[in-house]
Amino acid sequence: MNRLAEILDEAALTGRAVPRLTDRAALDVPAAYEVQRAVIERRRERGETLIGVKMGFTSRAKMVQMGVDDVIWGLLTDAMLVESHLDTSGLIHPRVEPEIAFLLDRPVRNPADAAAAVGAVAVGYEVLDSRYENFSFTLEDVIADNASACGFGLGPWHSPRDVGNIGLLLEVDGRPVASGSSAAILGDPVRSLTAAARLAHAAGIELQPGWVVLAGAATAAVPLPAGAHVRVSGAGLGHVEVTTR
Ligand code: OOG
Repeated sequence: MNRLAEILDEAALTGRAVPRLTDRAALDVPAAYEVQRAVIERRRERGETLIGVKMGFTSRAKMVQMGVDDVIWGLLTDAMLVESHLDTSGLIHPRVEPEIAFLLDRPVRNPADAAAAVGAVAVGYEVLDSRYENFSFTLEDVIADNASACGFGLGPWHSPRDVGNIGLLLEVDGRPVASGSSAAILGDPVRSLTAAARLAHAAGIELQPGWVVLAGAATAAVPLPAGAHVRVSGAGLGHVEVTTR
């Protein structure tokens, strides 16, 4: 597991894509999550701290785009939080997608309590950068690769509210490039939060107060070029912007 984690970690650090792990190793889903944990362990050894989790493939649009059909999760560290600028020069082939984010204000000990633990909601975006050549992978590969997590940004936090049908718009350089409803996220992003709590529980990880849960994209992801201005807005939730170089 450690050797496989090292391959993915090195790919992220050097910005050089690697062949799929499943081309060289037999990985099932539990083993793939072990690799993911080892990837995160390497980041923690470099001083990064866990600040949340992300869900993947929670919408049809993403399942179809990437050719996989199961909900997965990945872990978010403080180093992934993007402020107003993102340097893409060290990245492989970044993509961006709009997201709904939850902020937890108490620990989630039981998946049934997840919705009640939400302290705030926001619109956000996720930057994906698969460490695999051609952004192509099996379910096990993408799990091992921490669900392609690379970075994320958040709009202003709002008091908890129904986010079951929020219009989401992603603009690049003033042009709308993706739009959808948060209803595309498992029918309601709160289901994604509950799924995150279930996966966390099964993995022996407790979702912590102050952690962010990204519920997954409502649209397909779009390429994120250098020198771009990206704006993601959510009806009633304001917007978040990032400039890349
Ligand atoms: C994997 C991550 C998928 C989502 O929102 O569905 C994901 C990928 O597409 O590279 O984060």
